[in-house]
Amino acid sequence: MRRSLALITAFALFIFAGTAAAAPVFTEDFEDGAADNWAPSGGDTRLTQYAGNTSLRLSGSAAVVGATSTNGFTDVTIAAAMAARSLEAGEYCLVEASADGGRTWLQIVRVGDGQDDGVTLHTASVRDARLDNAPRLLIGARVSGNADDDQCWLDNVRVVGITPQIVGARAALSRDVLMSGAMAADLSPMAAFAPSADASPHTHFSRAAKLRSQRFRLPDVSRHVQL
Ligand SMILES: [Ca+2]
Ligand SMILES: [Ca+2]
Ligand SMILES: [Ca+2]
Repeated sequence: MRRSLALITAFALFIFAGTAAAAPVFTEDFEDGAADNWAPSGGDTRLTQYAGNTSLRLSGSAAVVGATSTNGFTDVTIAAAMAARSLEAGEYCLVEASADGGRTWLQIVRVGDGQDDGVTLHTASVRDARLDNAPRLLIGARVSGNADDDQCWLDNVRVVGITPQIVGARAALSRDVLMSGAMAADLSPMAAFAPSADASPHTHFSRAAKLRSQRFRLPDVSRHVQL
């Protein structure tokens, strides 16, 4: 039994080692006073402070784009916050993400008329498989308004993902390979799954077989054999 327990424990440890941990991929709160991760276009963008918090303000038809990579990360989630001012019906502030170079965008946060008190940061987050394993994930923020006093404040952008904790030969059969259903280009090394050199048949089997061969009668021995 002790040996079985040891095997179960070892297997549980392997499973645990093969699971994953959430890790930050990208964060931006502008508290360092720099917005150099963000490329501006189309209007005025600048850092502003309110109640001790720094945010990136976009005015008129301004937009910014930042980029990061989620290579090696799955279950990727993007969160961001936006405040807005001077929006009328149909106008909005938007945070979105693209994993295909900007051809398609996934909405992360949208703030519209009625939410535009100029100070409240509205936070939302999106988890989507399209965000996983993206060599270049674009994060965009923009104003869709009608005048220069239409303003949006971007803050608290956070990208998190799960990274597999698989080491050694087992890395060849990563979670992505297993889950994608795609055929691996080459045969995966299976040596890591082979029994160890000192592996031996189960102790109880050996003992029972030995006893049988010596013609001892063991009543109900099968009941005691633990697989
Ligand atoms: Ca901030
Ligand atoms: Ca407006
Ligand atoms: Ca309004």
